[in-house]
Amino acid sequence: MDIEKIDYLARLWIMEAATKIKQSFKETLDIDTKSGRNDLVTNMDKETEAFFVKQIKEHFKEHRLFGEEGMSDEVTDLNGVVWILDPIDGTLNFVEQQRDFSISLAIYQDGIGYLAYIYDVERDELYFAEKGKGATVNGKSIPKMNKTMDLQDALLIANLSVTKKFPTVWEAVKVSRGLRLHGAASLEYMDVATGRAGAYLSANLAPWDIAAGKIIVEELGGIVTRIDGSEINMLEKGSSIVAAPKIHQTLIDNYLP
Ligand code: 2AM
Ligand code: CA
Repeated sequence: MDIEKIDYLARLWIMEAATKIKQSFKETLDIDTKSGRNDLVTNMDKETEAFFVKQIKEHFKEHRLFGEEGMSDEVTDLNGVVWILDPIDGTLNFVEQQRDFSISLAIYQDGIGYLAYIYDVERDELYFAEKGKGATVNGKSIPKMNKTMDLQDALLIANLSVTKKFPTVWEAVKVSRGLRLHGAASLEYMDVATGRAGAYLSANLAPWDIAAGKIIVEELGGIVTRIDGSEINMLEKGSSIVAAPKIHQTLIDNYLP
């Protein structure tokens, strides 16, 4: 694949989509619920995904798009080049707060993640990684993650669904420096990537919530697995734990089933 061309266009499209999302702050959103009253989708989620589908079809005929709103191909394997997109990660925040949401995009080839973009629209921060070349935020290199950071020296990110399913997570929270949560998986991943938090645990995330975050975190030396420590299959929904290496081990060994 032509990484340079993909990278150039991906950045262009993300910025164009973000501009439209910001303009929508002034307009009335069209909001629907999905699996429940707090699982929302807006016209901006759909329009953003439709924009990427159109652009990718036009510029990369062979590539497929695997997106949250299901506007493109039905993806049941990761053969060839697949763009994994969450047009708005943190839709509830987008609707309620107009902050703490992102456009999350990853480009995989034959199941391997090569490029990752997480654009925190309100903070105007573009996190980026290319496999084997490190990670940046707004072009500035992000230092590798701290290999020796312990649970007691770190903030922990977890949501109520994970503490309900795995109550022992509360014990880990008590040992840690405290609990934090944005409500947008991609941005929780970036907190861990940058050392602002030591770990993030979630009971149920979709591939588009974590595809880009996983590439960025792994590029910086962090660990991403299911909560039982197993590898993540990027076609399936499931639990996720992302953490600095020592904290990942501590959580798996002492605080998770
Ligand atoms: P979304 O905003 O794209 O829906 C909130 O804790 C995080 O979990 C967000 O990243 C949100 O993504 C994701 N999320 C919310 N509901 C979900 C669901 N039913 N399945 C998977 N992920 C979900
Ligand atoms: Ca979404």
